[in-house]
Amino acid sequence: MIDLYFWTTDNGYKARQGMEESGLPYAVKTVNIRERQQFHPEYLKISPGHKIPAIVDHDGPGGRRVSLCESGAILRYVGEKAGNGIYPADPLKRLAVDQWLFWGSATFTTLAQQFGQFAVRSPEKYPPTIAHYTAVLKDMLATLDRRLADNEYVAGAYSVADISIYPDTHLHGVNDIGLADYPNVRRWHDSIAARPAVQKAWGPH
Ligand SMILES: N[C@@H](CCC(=O)N[C@@H](CS)C(=O)NCC(=O)O)C(=O)O
Repeated sequence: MIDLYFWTTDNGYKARQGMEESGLPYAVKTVNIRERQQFHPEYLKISPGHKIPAIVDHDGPGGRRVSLCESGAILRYVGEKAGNGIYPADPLKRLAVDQWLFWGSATFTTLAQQFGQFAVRSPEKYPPTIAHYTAVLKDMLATLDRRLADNEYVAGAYSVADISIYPDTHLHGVNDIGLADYPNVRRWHDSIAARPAVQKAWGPH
């Protein structure tokens, strides 16, 4: 059994989608970051940087209990453990998945979160910052659109890389920017949104 430490944010949904797609048994443990539960001393032992998501696998390698934070590391771990192809065993396929998984967690989400902070949530609006992060987000959606023009999913078959990129595409691409200028992203987004595992991951917990 895997415990998933979760809150309803982009990175939280990445891990929950990964768990749902893996088919592995898991239990959701909510960490309400608005109430600063991520700073609880017991939780800091699992996630030293006070971030969600994190997991504890009570049956990790060698039957040992292991904990893991960082959505990218979590997605690789559960994808590998699932063995159902969402993190492929083939080294060449892995290279493509790793490239887009790191793009998703290090580049896309990190910058999309800045857009969310300054263009959506901040009560104070500073137009140059909003213009900057809007241009950055549009540029990343254009990058994704070019990639998806001749690839069904970012790394070929559906994988943890798509799972890493989907939540901010949904939250900020669909809801804030709109996907009219990015038809390949629209097609990709809608096909992922229709997956039963994704609907379950984004549903009540
Ligand atoms: N690079 C990390 C980022 C995780 C992250 O930013 N988590 C946010 C929610 S989306 C969080 O827990 N914030 C609470 C805090 O920083 O105290 C990952 O991919 O998991």
